[in-house]
Amino acid sequence: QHIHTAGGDGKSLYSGTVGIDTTPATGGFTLTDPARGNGYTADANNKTDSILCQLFGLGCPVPTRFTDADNHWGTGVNTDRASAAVDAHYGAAKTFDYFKLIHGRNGIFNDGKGVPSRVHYGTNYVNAFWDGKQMTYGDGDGVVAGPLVSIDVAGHEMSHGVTTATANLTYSGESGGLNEATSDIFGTLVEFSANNTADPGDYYIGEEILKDRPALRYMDKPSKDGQSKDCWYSGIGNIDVHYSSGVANHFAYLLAEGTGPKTFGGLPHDSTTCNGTTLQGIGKDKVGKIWYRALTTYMTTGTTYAQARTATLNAATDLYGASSPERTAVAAAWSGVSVN
Ligand code: ASN
Ligand code: ZN
Ligand code: CA
Repeated sequence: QHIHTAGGDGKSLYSGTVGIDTTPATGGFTLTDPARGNGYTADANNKTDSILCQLFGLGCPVPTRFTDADNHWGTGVNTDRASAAVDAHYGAAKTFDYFKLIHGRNGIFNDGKGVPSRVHYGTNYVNAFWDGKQMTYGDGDGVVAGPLVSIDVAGHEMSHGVTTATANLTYSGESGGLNEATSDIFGTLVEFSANNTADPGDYYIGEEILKDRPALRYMDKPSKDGQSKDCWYSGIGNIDVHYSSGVANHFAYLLAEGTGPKTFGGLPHDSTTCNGTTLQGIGKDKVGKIWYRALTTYMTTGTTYAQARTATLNAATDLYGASSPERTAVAAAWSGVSVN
């Protein structure tokens, strides 16, 4: 009989009770994942990074490690500090697994190493971010948003690390929109890949977190957020990257699912093209393969929307052939978002 000392479980905030990998430590166990390059999750203790810390790494607060006596973590409510940590630890693990199992990428930097995550950053902090080395999650303000530790946000933020390590899309202009969309696309694919009944995949971003609206962003029709764009236009590079991303999010949704009404995770979706065409999807798995190959093989720092079209067409040719229905579908989906 094997004794799985590292196999714990936890009551998360958004994903129900989940299995998590931990490490034996003084006092029981700690949130270090030996199955994924020893990535760990720690408590930021509501501190924030000073400007000196942000710019030069000087005087940064040191997060404290979590310990648990019996390896059953959290209570599923945020009054207990370990519950948000369960979500973050689970999100980091599922993101690691997605890139490894689907794309053969061994960690964000493809070096086999896990990354640190810290939860409870600041006070009423309504954001989460990747700073190049680690993940950070705020608790939200409790009015607009709860803790920003959902799996799609975890996947979004850590995918910024993958983008930086590969195409390194500049975070402004059209390349910035493509950078943001890359994170929404992979964040969503991570959410689907986890196959979690409490938080199923849905092409919405942050639906578990937002309290005053259904979600932060919507890939089926990005303009549902009131600011993102569904269709490319000359000058889209001048808007916030979280809104210019809408064009590529819309492309990815149309390529995966096509036009027409659908339901994912109990949430309504209805996508239409900018040119009036009706499209059939090729499925989200192929979209992930095409986007990852385009990102890692053809996109560079200054890639524009027109160049992203070419990059994904090249990727589809590599993966499925020059005369494949997949390549034809990529062309039609870009035309459907006015990238011709
Ligand atoms: N949550 C934001 C994002 O990932 C923060 C940032 O890094 N821009 O887009
Ligand atoms: Zn982002
Ligand atoms: Ca989602």
